[in-house]
Amino acid sequence: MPSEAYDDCWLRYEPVGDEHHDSYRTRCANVYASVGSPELSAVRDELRRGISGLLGREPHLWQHPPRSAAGFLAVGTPEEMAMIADSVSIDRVAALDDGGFRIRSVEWEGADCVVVTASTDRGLVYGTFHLLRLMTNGCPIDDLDVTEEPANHERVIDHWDNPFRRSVERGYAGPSIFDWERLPNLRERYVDYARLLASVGINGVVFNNVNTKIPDRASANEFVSGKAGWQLLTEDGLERVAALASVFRRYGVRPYLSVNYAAPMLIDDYDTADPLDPDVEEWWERKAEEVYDAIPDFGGFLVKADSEGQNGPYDYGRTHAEGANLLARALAPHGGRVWWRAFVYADHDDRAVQAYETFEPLNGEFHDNVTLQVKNGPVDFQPREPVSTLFGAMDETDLACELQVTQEYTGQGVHTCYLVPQWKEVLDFDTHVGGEGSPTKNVFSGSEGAGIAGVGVVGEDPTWTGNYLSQANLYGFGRLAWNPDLDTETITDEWVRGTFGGDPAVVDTISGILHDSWPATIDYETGGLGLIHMMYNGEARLENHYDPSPAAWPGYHGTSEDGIGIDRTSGGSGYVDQYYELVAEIYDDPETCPEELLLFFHHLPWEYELTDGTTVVQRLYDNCFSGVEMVRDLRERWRALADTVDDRRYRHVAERLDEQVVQAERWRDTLVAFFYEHSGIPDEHGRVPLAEPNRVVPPRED
Ligand code: GCW
Repeated sequence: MPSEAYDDCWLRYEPVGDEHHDSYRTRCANVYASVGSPELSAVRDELRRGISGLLGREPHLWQHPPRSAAGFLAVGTPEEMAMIADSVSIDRVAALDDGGFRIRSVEWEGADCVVVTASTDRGLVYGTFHLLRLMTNGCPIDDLDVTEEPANHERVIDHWDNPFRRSVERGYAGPSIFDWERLPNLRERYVDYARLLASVGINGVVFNNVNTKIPDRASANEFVSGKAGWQLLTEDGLERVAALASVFRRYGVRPYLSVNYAAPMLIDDYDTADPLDPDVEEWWERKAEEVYDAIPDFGGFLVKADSEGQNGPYDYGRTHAEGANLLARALAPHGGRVWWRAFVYADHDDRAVQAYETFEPLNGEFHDNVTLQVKNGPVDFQPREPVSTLFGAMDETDLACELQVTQEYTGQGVHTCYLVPQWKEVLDFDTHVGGEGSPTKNVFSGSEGAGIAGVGVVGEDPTWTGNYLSQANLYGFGRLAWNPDLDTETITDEWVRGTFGGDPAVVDTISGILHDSWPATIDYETGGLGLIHMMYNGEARLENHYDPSPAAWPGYHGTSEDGIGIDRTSGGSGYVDQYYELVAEIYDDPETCPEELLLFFHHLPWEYELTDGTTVVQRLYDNCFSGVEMVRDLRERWRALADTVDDRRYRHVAERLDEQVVQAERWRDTLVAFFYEHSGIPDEHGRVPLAEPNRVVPPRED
């Protein structure tokens, strides 16, 4: 029984309360569902599982309308099921985007029914999960009239899993769930993972790490010699990928692979991978054919090129557009797409300016089936960054926004840090591209090749994500990718109810904990004024991005005797000028720059006065202290659930919150001592120890 080995997450399907039991039973205890495609078998399985859990009894499954029943649930397309064609407007259904669905409560020949319909089988999967979510959340279903379409065409999870090795780069939930040694043998866990993804609308999965080759640095997540990521492109590798794809296909999730740019050399001993070399071109064409022969619904390639030791077109003096277009040409006849990452930086004084300088001049040069995948901020998934300038600069290029679901810089598998509010901030940010009211989310929604990618978070751990509460980030990522207009409260409420049940005290408490967790993390990890990279980032072996160590990389936060922050104004690194004028003006002036990003854009004296008269250094102290207070408070709030949440999950989260308090204190103490040492200005409230060495704090050994 899988649920004993690992958690069901938000798909627990606990029995519903009395309030809706009768109406749910009337309309859903009998199910008339279409058969045929792999997706439809997944629909039937899910209904069996979901309705059994919610109603305490297996539903009857029919292949024709059950005329004896007082009501039933019908799932299928209007073409296949006359009863559905009778109950909904066929044209409206036909007009739905791929993945879109309609759910209606109808009366049909005297029976009280619910109809779930769509124009594609994938839409039926989403519609089914949506109906089950409504019931899980205790919503009435007697009067449903729901039409949903995904706002973003592509909604992909990128695994940074190292095949064969089974380690996960920046993964904090144990080994990779993908057991490539044993594939093509399948595991039940793949099915359950596909269910989790489909239940929140994710439609693509990249199975392997963007680092496909051993980088020079032997990091904690090193690669081993022998089989590596690029070997999935061999005949043997593709057989394994095809097996995995067969599971995900049932849930409407398309498979993708990260590829190494030098694959012709690594796999077939070519002496070049130059994108303008005809032999290389032919190699990729052949490879694409092999891939599509094995996996007809293959989504495409994800590429990290010329970044952190990975091969790329720069090796041959070619541009990123030339590089990406080579692969795009090979994939185009098969309907595949290249996802080309914009995470490229070298030795520039200010790393923030680089992605724009590299890619903006190439706007319009990428083929139609290339998507440029841009991290949300200009540096690297920090607790808070401004939104990347590329979102306002690439109007002739399909863009995807890359968010990090795994908590590399936000407490990893230990800290509770709910990232949906961070992502909302990114998605709602006004780029001013088309004048005022042009939020980032509009840049990559709507267009066929655009979308949202999230760096994966799951591993072999029974919790999937390393911390029960971080499951909320995976859930929230999918829901936002489907509909970036959903508010945080709605997403949180859905997740808590599905995961912990509907007891109002539990829902309120856990929602509140999640809500306050990101601001707390920002405060104790950065001081809350837009500083970044205060964590340990030293020699590769210890590059853990977890422990506090502001002294390790002063270049990232610009600390000096006279002040703190990086000057990215027009007079400084000029990063600010990459934004649209109106945005640039706001950030350029410390008086108008939002306080939470102030030191990202400005190097200011320690005693620079903020709007309320507090000095910069004092605000940094205050925020570090209040961040810790907040974490203590989160822990108290969780403790109040000791008798209501089951023991296993209660203790697991309680232990992590205990550890988070210890770590937050450590962060606070390290940061305030550092600020004090450089500013020489004591905390007004006397909380900061007066003499602390300026030290690099080594990571803990355990
Ligand atoms: O955030 C950094 C990580 C690397 C990662 C890289 C990237 C996959 O520290 O581990 O490599 O970004 O996004 O490529």
